[in-house]
Amino acid sequence: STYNIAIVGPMGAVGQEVAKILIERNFPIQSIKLLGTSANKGRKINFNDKIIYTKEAREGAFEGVDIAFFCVEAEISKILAPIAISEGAVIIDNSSAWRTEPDIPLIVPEVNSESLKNHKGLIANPNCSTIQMLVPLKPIHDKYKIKRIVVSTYQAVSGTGKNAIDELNTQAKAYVNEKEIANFVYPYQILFNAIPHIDSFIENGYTKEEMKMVNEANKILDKNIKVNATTVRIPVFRGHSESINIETELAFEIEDIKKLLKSSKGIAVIDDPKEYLYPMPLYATDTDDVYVGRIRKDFTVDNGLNMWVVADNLRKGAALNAVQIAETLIELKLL
Ligand code: 2RA
Repeated sequence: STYNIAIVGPMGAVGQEVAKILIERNFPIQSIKLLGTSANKGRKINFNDKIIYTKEAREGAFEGVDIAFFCVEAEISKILAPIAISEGAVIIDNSSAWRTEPDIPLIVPEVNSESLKNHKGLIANPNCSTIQMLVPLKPIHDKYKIKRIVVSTYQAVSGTGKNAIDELNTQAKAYVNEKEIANFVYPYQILFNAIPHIDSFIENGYTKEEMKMVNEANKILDKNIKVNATTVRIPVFRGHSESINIETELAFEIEDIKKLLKSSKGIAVIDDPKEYLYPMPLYATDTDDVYVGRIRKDFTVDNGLNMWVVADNLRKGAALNAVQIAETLIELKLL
């Protein structure tokens, strides 16, 4: 069968990627609606060589929609999601609005698709940095039982949105043309810099982005794992990188870890330092896999492991994961 689809927020970085991936993966589409703000109403968008005009996302817009991909910020999702559900749509939401709600499934298909079973019409897509961390940790946790995760991230500006992509471009051009470098999106110049501040700080000294990784990992993988995160913005356009250190209950051999990861869905192991082979964001851009390399023991503890994990934050980190959730809903007949 085919499905009536809506993309809410089709003009943003994630919304555009959802449209691209739906077409690439030949998603069974009956009809497509592109829903935006009243200001964006009537915009022409080319979807699969068809011109579609954006409509306003409001009461009545979701009538007849089977699956709605929400690619808007949390405040808008909080208003629109209940409307869309009341009009019969199943929502896959990319924002942080619903992720920690106990009865809202927070899904990485390779990790916890069984949690889709009791959805009530709204499924939350995890934060990009959480998704790429959990895909390789899931098979390791199942076999060796992870007890602690310490992660540091190196996040691309596209995670902030199109305005940040434009800002990095503008700063690079200003540098080349020896013009003054201005910053509007971030508190400091991002070009040639590293800003240890993603989203906002909370009272415990961490940022919301860091607490998302902690809370979402505990909800999706295992609430007993101790998780500690430091998230940093770097001047890369696309692709988040993460240095992940874990401790497991059970002993492991590196070769077995590599074999396990190589045989796990959605993972590509690139790990041969002698040949200069390791994951990098420049080469992960526009691809679907989560890349794992620099796999090595942490000799300072009994069962310690270090990995370097890279993925395209707009694809597996957001749009691809959302489309894979929709594919899983169809496969499990949960629509
Ligand atoms: C970021 N993970 O990179 C956050 C939201 N996409 O800014």
